[in-house]
Amino acid sequence: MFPLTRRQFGGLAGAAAATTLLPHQRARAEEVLRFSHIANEDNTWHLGALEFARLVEEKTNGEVVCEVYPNSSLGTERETLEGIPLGLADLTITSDSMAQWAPSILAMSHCFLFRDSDHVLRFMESELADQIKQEVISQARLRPIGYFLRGPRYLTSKRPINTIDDVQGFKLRVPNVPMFIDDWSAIGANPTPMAFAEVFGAMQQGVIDGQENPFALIDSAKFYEVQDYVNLTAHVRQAIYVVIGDDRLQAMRPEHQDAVMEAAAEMQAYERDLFWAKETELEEVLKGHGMEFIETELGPFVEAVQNVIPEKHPELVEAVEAIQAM
Ligand code: CS2
Repeated sequence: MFPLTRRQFGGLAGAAAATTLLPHQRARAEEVLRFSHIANEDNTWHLGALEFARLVEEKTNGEVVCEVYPNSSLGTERETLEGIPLGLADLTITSDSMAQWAPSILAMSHCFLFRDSDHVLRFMESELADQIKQEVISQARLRPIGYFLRGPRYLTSKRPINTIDDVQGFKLRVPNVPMFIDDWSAIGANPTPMAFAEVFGAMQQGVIDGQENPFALIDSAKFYEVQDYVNLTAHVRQAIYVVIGDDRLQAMRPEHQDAVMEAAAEMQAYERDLFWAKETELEEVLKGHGMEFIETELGPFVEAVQNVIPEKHPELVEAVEAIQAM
């Protein structure tokens, strides 16, 4: 479905962008893990991934090492997900993009479902999240080993979005996730799935009118160079998993598996502190880059997505109700 080329996996671009290992590190290593993600070097995801690499090497005395490939340099999110079973990558940062294997993960992506970060965190530690995790492990053969909390997703644009009328027919890039398409279609926009790596260029060329993401990615991907407004929609609140190919993990020596799990837990705590420090300053940072913030009137948006779950995803009614009650 997605032909994997050498360029996408470990080609020149990837090798140049990765935190390449020194020859003595590679020589001593029994295992070289490849950690691929879509954010750039300034993003806390990348700093978390680097910390994981440092910890795993330290905990295994260099027997397990990890190369980190930011910026989709080893492949887009989807290419990486499909490349993991083929041994082309080992770890990545992902969530609802795994819906093709584990459909229940889509519940996490419904607009206006989570009220705030505490609600997201309560869900991430719940039995329901454990069930979703089990589905991911058994169906996608990917094992979530930690997660990063994210800021709310906001719609960015070149003209202000004050009301729902302003978004009718708006060409909106969304991740390739059915819930985003269904919710934004119900709102009246024209959602177009696209890989994250292509979003900047598509906005620059006017192929799309805008995109939606948390402050952190709007900033690190420099979307402020091609977008003028952050519309305060906060329509999706989520966390995102760090996953490792489960077959790869199970094939490792037990003490190496333990080191991976410990390093992941420490990475999660490390990234969380960085995330909060950064998140509190990002609004000012984006304003400093010239973005204007708009208080979009949200009532009609909330109203518009009310029937999406019963009509398009009846299988998720129970999960969504359980999340609302958390
Ligand atoms: C990112 C992804 O591509 C994007 O816009 O924000 O992390 C997105 O959330 C993915 O769907 C996660 O699986």
